[in-house]
Amino acid sequence: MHIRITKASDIPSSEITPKAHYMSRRRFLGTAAAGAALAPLLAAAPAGANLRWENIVKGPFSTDEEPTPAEDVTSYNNFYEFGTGKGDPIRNSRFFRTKPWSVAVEGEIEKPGTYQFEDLVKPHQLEERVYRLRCVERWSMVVPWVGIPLAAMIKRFEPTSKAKYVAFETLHDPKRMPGQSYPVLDWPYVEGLRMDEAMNPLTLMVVGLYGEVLPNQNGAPLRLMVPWKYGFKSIKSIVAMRFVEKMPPTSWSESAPGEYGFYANVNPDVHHPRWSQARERRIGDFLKRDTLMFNGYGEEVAGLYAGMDLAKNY
Ligand SMILES: Nc1nc2c(c(=O)[nH]1)N[C@H]1C(S)=C(S)[C@@H](COP(=O)(O)O)O[C@H]1N2
Ligand SMILES: [Mo]
Repeated sequence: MHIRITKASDIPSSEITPKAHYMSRRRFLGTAAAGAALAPLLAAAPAGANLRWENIVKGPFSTDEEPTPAEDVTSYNNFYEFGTGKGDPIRNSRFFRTKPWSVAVEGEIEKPGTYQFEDLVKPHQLEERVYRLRCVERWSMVVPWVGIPLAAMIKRFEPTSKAKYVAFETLHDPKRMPGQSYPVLDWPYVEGLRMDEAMNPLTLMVVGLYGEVLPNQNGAPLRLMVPWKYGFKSIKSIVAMRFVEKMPPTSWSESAPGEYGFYANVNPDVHHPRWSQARERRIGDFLKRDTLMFNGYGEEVAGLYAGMDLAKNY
């Protein structure tokens, strides 16, 4: 495993490896390693790989843009718990076991407790939604996610009037997540949403993509998807949700407060201090395209920020 030790604030400065180079390098490595590695690869097929969710209904808000090929969505990832390279998560998460899985739900709610995955995610609630994902590093994808609206999950916990924010936490277990042996971030990875953002009908708790059970590298067994915010808000492999009164800390704003804020709404007019956010490269495209305000979801979410200065609340 190759993990560069870098100051967290330095990491996103590297421009994306052009996809063509990346893919051909990966194919080359794949061919070279295939003979020697075939037997262990077969033995190591992760439990649950390629299992499909049944009877998923099409949910609202889907884009009709062409989805990014599944091969790219599952091999070009950011998941620092499994390494900081885009190709690290697929390799280093192969043995990650996500069964059993439970989520601690705490704070300003009437129904706190430790919920098993199977209790939190009822198959009849599952929807497919094709959403854009836009990373702060200026690449983007279109993904058919499978999940349930976060609002439906939260209602069961009966939040009190003191619940103003939800804080999310990723599993912290360096034995299972080898990237956590390196101090690239202050583990565990944490994220947060304002309550109205969490309850917005666009916000999805994701358990799959392309109809299949979520691959480990994409945040198995459950991860957030907040399509109008930069990708880092969509925290993976969630083990805790805490309902709180005050704005909770978030990993990237703690590690580089001048570069990343709590809101992290996709905004072509508010630049990262070291690069413009006006354009982006859709994985698979050669040319860049204009980035859309709120990643194109303004009709649904602009009202959440009425009257706020988005240059200050970045
Ligand atoms: N726990 C955790 N969640 C995470 C990350 C991470 O490193 N750790 N990376 C984030 C970033 S920067 C992005 S762009 C998206 C990438 O999601 P994908 O790999 O499914 O495309 O996951 C986000 N969620
Ligand atoms: Mo990202």
